[in-house]
Order: sequence, then structure tokens, then C-alpha cells
Amino acid sequence: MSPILYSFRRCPYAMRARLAIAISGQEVRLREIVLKHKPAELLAISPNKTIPVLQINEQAVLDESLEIMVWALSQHDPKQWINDSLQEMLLLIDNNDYEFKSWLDKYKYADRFPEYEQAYYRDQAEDFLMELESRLHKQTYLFADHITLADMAIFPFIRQFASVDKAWFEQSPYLRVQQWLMELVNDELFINCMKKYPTWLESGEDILFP
Ligand SMILES: N[C@@H](CCC(=O)N[C@@H](CS)C(=O)NCC(=O)O)C(=O)O
Repeated sequence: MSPILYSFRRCPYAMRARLAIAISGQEVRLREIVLKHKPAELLAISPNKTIPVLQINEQAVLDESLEIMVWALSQHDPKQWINDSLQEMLLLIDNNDYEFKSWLDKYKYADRFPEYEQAYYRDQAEDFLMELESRLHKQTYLFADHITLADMAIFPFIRQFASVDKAWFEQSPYLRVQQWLMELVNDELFINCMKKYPTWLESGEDILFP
């Protein structure tokens, strides 16, 4: 039986897990969930209680999106998403997941963080955009002239950042980041990973993915 992936379409962590699974061609049974109503089967296997979760078999469960990406790519990595820069990539992804993500949440939900204006949170998040912009001046993607793990682990979060205030993002000085994001969101791989499915609790049916 193929592994089970508990996923939530709009979650950026689940997006990156689906992207790596899709490129690796590893077939999984996708169970779409909603965060407010997690199935008991998921809660039983995942102490983290976050999405995504990959149940490889009875014994092996991965409940971190990055672990799922690395697992999929260790099965098959046809486009060399993992290369010699892996350690450096993991540092940048870490920066995304902790520092940038925390400013992104405050920027996105600024009304819940009234200590500062929304623009203050955006300014803080911009440090990370500057770093990406400078990398994209050196090569087409963050670590090479082809897509790597880092691009795919990070862009779903930049997509979220861009959509908070589209007009601001489009007039911002991050021209390379804008171009990079546009390419990745229009890529067939991403479009396929964003298909809508009924929730597993509604349909009771696993969806074979990709
Ligand atoms: N470190 C985790 C974070 C995953 C995460 O925070 N996912 C969010 C959804 S985007 C979640 O499940 N939140 C729990 C909830 O809202 O109940 C990972 O990389 O997989």
C-alpha cells in the first residue's frame, strides 16, 4: 500500500511536501483535511498535530514538511533538488520557517498584533526578501540556475507574503523575487499540486497523488 499523506490545500507547509512528492513521483494516498476538524486517525499518529503528515507504514510517520520533502527526494530526485549546498539550503529554510514566518504572520494578521502598524511587520519581513533578492542576482534560483529544495520549500511562504498586499509587492524593489515567484506559481508542477479535492472526512476516499 502506498503511504498516506494528510494534507491541507492552502497550507504552505503541505504545499512544499506535495511539491517534493510530485517531483519524486512517489505515489501517496492523499487525505485532504480541514484544520478545525482533524480526523481521529491523524491525531492518533501525530503528536505535533500539524499538517502535513506522511504515514509511510505502521511504524514510520513523518510530521515535519521538510522531512517529508527530504524523504521523497531520497526516493527519487530526478531534477537534482538536493545538491552539495544542502546544509546551506537548510539554514535558509530555517530562517524562512522561524524568523520570516513569524513576521509574515504578524504582517498578515496585523490587527491581532496592535503593538505596531502593519507596515512595521512588513519592514521586518523584508530582511528576508532582501536576502532572496541578492541570491537571485547571482543565479536564476536561490542556490543554482535550476530549481532546488530551497526554492520549493520557501516560495509558498513568499506567495503568502505577496498576497497580503499585492499592490505593494508589485511596486516593491524586489524585482527578481517577483519574477521568481511568478515563474514558480505558474509552473505546472505547482498548479497540479493545488488541485481541489473533497475532504477525506466527507468523501471517505483516498486520492492517489500525484
Ligand atoms: N513545522 C511544521 C509546521 C506545520 C504547520 O504549522 N502547519 C499548520 C497549517 S499551515 C498547522 O497544521 N497548524 C495547526 C492548526 O492550525 O491546527 C511543518 O513544517 O510541517
